[in-house]
Amino acid sequence: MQGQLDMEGALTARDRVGIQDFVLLDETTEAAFLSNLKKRFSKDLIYTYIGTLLVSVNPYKELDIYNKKQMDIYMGVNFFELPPHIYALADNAYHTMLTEFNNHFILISGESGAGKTEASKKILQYYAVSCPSTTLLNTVRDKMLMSNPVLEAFGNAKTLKNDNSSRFGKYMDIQFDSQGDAVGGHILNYLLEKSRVVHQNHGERNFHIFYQLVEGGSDDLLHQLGLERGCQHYNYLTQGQCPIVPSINDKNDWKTVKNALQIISFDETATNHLFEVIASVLHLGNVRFDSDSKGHALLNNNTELHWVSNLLGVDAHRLQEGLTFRKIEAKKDQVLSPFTTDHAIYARDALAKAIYGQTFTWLVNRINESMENEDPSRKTVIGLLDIYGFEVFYVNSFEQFCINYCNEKLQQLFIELTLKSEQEEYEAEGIEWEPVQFFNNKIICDLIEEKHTGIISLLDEECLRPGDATDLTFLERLEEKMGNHPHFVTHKLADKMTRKTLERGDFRLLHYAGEVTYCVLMCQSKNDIVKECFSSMDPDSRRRPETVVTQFKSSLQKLTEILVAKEAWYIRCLKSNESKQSGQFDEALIRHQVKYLGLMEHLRVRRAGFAYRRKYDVFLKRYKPLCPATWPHWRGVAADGVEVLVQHLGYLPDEYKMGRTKIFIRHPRTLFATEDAYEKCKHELATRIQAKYKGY
Ligand code: AOV
Ligand code: MG
Repeated sequence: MQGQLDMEGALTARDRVGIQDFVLLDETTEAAFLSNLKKRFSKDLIYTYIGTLLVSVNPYKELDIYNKKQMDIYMGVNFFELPPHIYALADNAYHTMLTEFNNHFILISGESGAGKTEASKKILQYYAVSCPSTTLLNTVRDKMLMSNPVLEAFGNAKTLKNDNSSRFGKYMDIQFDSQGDAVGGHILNYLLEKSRVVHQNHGERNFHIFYQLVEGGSDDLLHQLGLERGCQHYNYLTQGQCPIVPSINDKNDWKTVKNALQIISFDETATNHLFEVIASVLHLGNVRFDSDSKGHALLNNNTELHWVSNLLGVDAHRLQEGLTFRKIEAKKDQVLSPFTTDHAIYARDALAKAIYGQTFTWLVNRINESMENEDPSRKTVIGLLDIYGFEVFYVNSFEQFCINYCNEKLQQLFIELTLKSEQEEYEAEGIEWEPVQFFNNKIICDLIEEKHTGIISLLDEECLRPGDATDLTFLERLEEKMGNHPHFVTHKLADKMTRKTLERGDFRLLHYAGEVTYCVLMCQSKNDIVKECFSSMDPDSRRRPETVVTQFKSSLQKLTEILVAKEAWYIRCLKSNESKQSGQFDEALIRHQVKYLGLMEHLRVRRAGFAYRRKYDVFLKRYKPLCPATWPHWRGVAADGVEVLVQHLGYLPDEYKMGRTKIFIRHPRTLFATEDAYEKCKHELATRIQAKYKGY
């Protein structure tokens, strides 16, 4: 009956606001999917479900749906009783965590500018504002909330795709105690795009914090740091030629960041230290070199260098030496060999990147300390994953390679957890099943990361090979090994396969989300490759050092392990248009995303499949009070008890299937109705017991 009412409600609403859950669409065609999405988008309804997966379309405008009132509406209410909302998903994960006492994670995916970071902020706000609280714990919540503006200032930047693009990957655990209080947080960060510190493409900016400082910092502070007001004075801030961005107010953001730093317990010393480092990077960028008659680099002017040395507390002479000479260890002696100006510039930039990168890591550590859970006894977590989205630029280099590789891995995880294992489970449980075909991007992940034969392994080998390895020899090796791979194209094969020409130094990967041409000059020259790649070279170690990309690969492997141990929730963010305009629904762009994100396949599996499943004994243990035949004990096999129980509850034959070890329930609403009945029954039982003992 309940189900019928829901259906009718959805049917009458259909013409007005489209279907709230794609599972209820009449037909599972792409056209029907898009038309529903478009209808809802035109009414500012940006959220739609596919079962418990949330699809979100970036509205590019503020909607009045994220406030305390809305949070209260969604708190503790069953998923399908209210219009789709990100709060509903957050709440559902939260309540499942509390009832089942297990760990969860929310995977937020979508391409650059699709709305992942905004989504993760909304979820964090929901947990911070609406979960039960005691005054003591409010400080932890404030710190969690305030970690956002700080990390965004240091880790986000304007790119051509997004004015506030995340240039690092972030996984945040929100820790709850058994009462559901948020008691702590922990952040893992992934590969920051450090090259942005020293170089920005046209139309892009450096990290926000630099602009905030030189625009918003007080006269006193700037004076103390030896800085001029305004970004036009700094080489590192002007290469993209767009210091002013209409959607960004650096002065206001500066105030927010300063305030946030205070809340996350940065005292004056720590704050000063932070700004000194930021200022030193700006000064470094203004260090210039001339060349002498032999072509050796000479410092053009000492002022900037002295500021760097003062701010960082390092010896000016050694700093100068480090920037203009290479130290060569020859037996017991050290020989200084002068740099050319190009080398000196490279050394300067490498130093700036290293300083910034270390500072970012330090910042994350400090934030983690401040959010640390003081009572680590019995806690469960909800992890939020917000990583840089898939991106394609005119020129794509090492960073894009890493970012897009990361997105391949997350797509692979999604496929593994939803499309693949889901279908395998039906088979294993003996549930009748018509397999749904899907594109499995494992082939691309393997191409990139397979041991010995993948692109990363070949890059490692080339980096470590003594002698004459260059970018072009690397490319030749790639051609030799990958030449026939369906997702790999070099200039030799380009015309044949895609009829699009490639430069000699490029290679192209056909990613799950589209093709990307990478400039193979990933790390400039041979020497530079070695320097750039071996960030963690330990001079005392004889072990083969790890390259940045290999480190990244292992950190993604670890992340996958962290995630698969938890129960997953998915938010798939779609970018509505390329021009960041509100009200524009670019159908071709959205169709493309719907396709590569595998949403149609997910829908087909969901529609034919079952939203919930429980082991027979678990199901019976919880719900046995609902049926006289199973209460207080069922003496037979658990599966038979479950059958008796659901018959008693009036489950329709189409609503559930009995597998080998589990019961499968098609719609969540069936389970919700059972859960409601359980709550009611529990309450009645408690009242009866109270009444019984009242007389004693
Ligand atoms: P991303 O995280 O997915 O891109 P963001 O979350 O930064 O994308 O969203 C980009 C911009 O879109 C935001 O700055 C907002 O202006 C707008 N936006 C996104 N979601 C909403 C929403 N729910 N309501 C209103 N505006 C929104 V990247 O980090 O580049 O991969 O790497
Ligand atoms: Mg982001």
